[in-house]
Amino acid sequence: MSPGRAIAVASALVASLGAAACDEGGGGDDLAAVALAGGDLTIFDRSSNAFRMPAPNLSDEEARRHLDGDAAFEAAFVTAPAPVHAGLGPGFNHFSCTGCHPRDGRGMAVAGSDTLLSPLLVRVSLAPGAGDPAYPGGPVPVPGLGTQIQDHAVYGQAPEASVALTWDEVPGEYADGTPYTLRRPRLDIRLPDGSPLGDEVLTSPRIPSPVFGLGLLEAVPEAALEAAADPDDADGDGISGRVNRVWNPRVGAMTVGRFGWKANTADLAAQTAGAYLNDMGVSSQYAPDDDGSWELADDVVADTTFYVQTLAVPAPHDLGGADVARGERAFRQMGCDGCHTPTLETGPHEIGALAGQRFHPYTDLLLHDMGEGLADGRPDGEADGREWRTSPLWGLGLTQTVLPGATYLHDGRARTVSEAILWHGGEAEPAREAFRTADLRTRAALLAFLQSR
Ligand code: HEC
Ligand code: HEC
Ligand SMILES: [Ca+2]
Ligand SMILES: [Ca+2]
Ligand SMILES: [Ca+2]
Repeated sequence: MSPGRAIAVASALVASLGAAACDEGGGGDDLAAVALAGGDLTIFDRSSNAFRMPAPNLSDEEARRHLDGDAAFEAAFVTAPAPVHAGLGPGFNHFSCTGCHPRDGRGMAVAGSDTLLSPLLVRVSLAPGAGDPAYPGGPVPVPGLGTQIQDHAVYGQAPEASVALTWDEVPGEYADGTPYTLRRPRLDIRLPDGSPLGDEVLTSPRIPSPVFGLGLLEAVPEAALEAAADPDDADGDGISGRVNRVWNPRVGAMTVGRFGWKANTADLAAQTAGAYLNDMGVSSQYAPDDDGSWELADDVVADTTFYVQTLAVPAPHDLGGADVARGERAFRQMGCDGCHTPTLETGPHEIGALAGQRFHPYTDLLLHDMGEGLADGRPDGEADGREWRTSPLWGLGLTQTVLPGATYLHDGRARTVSEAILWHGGEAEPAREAFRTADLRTRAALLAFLQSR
């Protein structure tokens, strides 16, 4: 859809709902405002391409730059020397960004040196104190493996390790007696000589996250995140979100973390440069090779960063549906919005299209203790082994439209949205219990609400 057309559709939608696009009244958001899930970056597309659309409010020049970034995101890298896209490896997890983020959505909970099917990756480290951290509070690298296992290698090189993934079943029951089965991942990691990874190595499997709408999340002022945090639960509601603090290579200082499943990366430039280096083996200025040299020109990293900063957000659908309205009430009554904050606002940003937007991601970008069930036991920045960043819920209902077979939560263990909710524990245990003990009709309404986003 062209930008002009998207705006026309937006205005028509807003007009048909008979309300103003911006709810300045301070009260609850009306339907038309919620429909603009990404503010001026909203598009009206519920197809399998819904996550890969440019923001409709870019200038012509910005739209061209977005296209350059799109090409870079899709480029398949090869072993150097090569005329284009050289520098893959020696170790890598995939040869392109899009290989792990298909159609700019999430990847799959699959592993194995023989698969390139948008695989999960495994972060590793030693317990803090057992070695020298790469930066204050950062994960302690494992000798020979670093902080991530590259289980693929270019021709003639051996991968660092092999990763096999199997599932253990975990039975449970809704309060009304309906049984369900959850599954928990079991990793079998082998070094090249066939020996298992030592017990001292902490591991954290993570599926590739969706990448649309992230410019908006980046443009939320740090002060707003700090203000929403309640580390000691001063208001006594049982929820104690905290910000993560991580090393920001471009700034050369610790800043608030907001990307990655543990908010373990500072900004999209750092995430992109880190992905080129760690996921693809392609070094660049802010993520160089060990000897300080690098392979990729800075403008390519900048264009790829710009691309993930300027992807649009799909509007929700069926907003007027009775079940959706009932489900939204249940979402609040169960306390889901204690972490999945419906509305955030951006401050200033160097990309004008991102500045001053009111949008609806359903996340506070904060870390929460999610209990033993979801714990990876591996600290990352200031996040401890039980903490995860609240996942945005925008686009949730399109997850399996964009990638059939895609699953939920940081390691993709949840095959359905219900399973994702049933894994919630720790600070989210009361919310999970509210869901588990609700009657079938209320559960169905909640799921209808989530699928409408
Ligand atoms: C091997 C698979 C893989 C490849 C290749 C890959 N990613 Fe990722 N990506 C991931 C995983 C896994 C995460 C979650 C990381 C974490 O939690 O630590 C992620 C997270 C991200 C995020 C943060 C999303 C969020 O909501 O926090 C962005 C942005 C991103 N990747 C962009 C890129 C770009 C740009 C490239 C290419 C330069 C790329 N990725 C290549 C697997 C991959
Ligand atoms: C205490 C904070 C908190 C509360 C309360 C909470 N969540 Fe979450 N939610 C999270 C965090 C953190 C994650 C990421 C966990 C992970 O990936 O391991 C998450 C993940 C999810 C996911 C999976 C998203 C994805 O992209 O894979 C869904 C769906 C979800 N929550 C729905 C709900 C619903 C519905 C409720 C209310 C019944 C709820 N949550 C209550 C913090 C919370
Ligand atoms: Ca390389
Ligand atoms: Ca490694
Ligand atoms: Ca609190």
